[in-house]
Amino acid sequence: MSALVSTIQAGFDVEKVRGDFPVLKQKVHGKPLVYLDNAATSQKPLAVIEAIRKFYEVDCANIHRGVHELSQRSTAAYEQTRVKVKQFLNARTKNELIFVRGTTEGINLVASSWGRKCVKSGDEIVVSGMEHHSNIVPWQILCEEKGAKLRVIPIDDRGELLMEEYEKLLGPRTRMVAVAHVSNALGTVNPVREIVEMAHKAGALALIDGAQAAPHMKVDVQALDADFYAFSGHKLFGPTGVGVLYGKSKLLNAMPPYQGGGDMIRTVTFEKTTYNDLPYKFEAGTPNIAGGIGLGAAVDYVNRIGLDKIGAYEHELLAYGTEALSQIGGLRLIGTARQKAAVLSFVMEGIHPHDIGTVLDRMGIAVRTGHHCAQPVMDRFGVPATTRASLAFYNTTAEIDALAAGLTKVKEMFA
Ligand code: C6P
Repeated sequence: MSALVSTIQAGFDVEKVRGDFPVLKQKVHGKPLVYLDNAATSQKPLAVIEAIRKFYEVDCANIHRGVHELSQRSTAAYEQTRVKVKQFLNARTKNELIFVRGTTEGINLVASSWGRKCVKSGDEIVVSGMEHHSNIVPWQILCEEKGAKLRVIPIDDRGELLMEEYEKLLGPRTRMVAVAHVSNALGTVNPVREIVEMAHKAGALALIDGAQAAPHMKVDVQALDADFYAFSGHKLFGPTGVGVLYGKSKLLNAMPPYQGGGDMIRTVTFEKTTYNDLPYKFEAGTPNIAGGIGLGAAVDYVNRIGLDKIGAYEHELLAYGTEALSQIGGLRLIGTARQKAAVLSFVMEGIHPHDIGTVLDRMGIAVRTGHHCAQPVMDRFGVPATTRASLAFYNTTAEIDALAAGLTKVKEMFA
């Protein structure tokens, strides 16, 4: 198979950017690493690694607790990230941003705190057929506890939501609509503005799982009018173990605490405890301080390149990759939505995805194989698993050529 001719121009210097990511410089099994597993976790630029290192080398102290210099510095650096995330998401105030472990914990926080207070027997929660398990299971647990019902928006053969079916699901019992901004298994970019508006018209709230959107496109929570929006730091070129839950302050203020412990209280006696103001009411215990500081550096890094430029370049890469993969006979793309982010999920006739992933790995190419924590999506498309190449702004057309050549070889091996 001959490589396509690339005419892709990035609005930034891709080679220079690649130089910021030490991990990309290595060889794997004697071949240059081609890292195409960015939806699972993305790589970290030096700026993030150095921010974490500086915290541990120079500033290390607990936050919000000490009057001493190190604690003051650490607190300032950690809280500075909240200000950066406020701008990043265009939240109204920094108090609407709760630091959590990641998207999973953000959704669990809402299902647990808001859900326990506001959901009653017979109520309904709407999710979509393309959700990650993180945006299914917490709602299922809640529904089981409360005697509520989980309803599912179906998807079509391209991997797009059937919006007319969604409309039919909405009714007076709907309390929450929880949908992914971008599907990790299909790459579909959902019409979340419209989804939120329709939820609100039905008198329901809307939570958007932004895990796969925040690293690839500009998110404006005010323009979306989402009630809650969650993302993970580690997919945004930041550290693992830290993420953000955005919530409208009116809602957060009315919600009971998620966990009890240090920092989330104002006063404690054995008779009664009063809680801290937002956002601290939801941040019990010593948080991932280094992670929070690293996340701030990641937000700065992404802002320096610009999400508009990142999105435009990745769009071109996706088109290039789609074309390259569609030239391979017997390869079927799973997820061909008209609005798609940089995910290429596919199956190959007669070859198990794990075999594809293992052979590609020997060529230095990292992809993910499996159900991608989205088993209902696999069921919908009648496949047990897919192979998924997920792109980031540091990927190149040469890497996509390497993937296509690798897959051609896989096909020959299993012929
Ligand atoms: N998807 C993937 O390979 P956490 O693990 O909390 O950072 O993110 C969970 C999550 C929630 N929603 C979506 C849409 C996601 O894609 C993910 C994480 C990874 O696709 C790991 S399973």
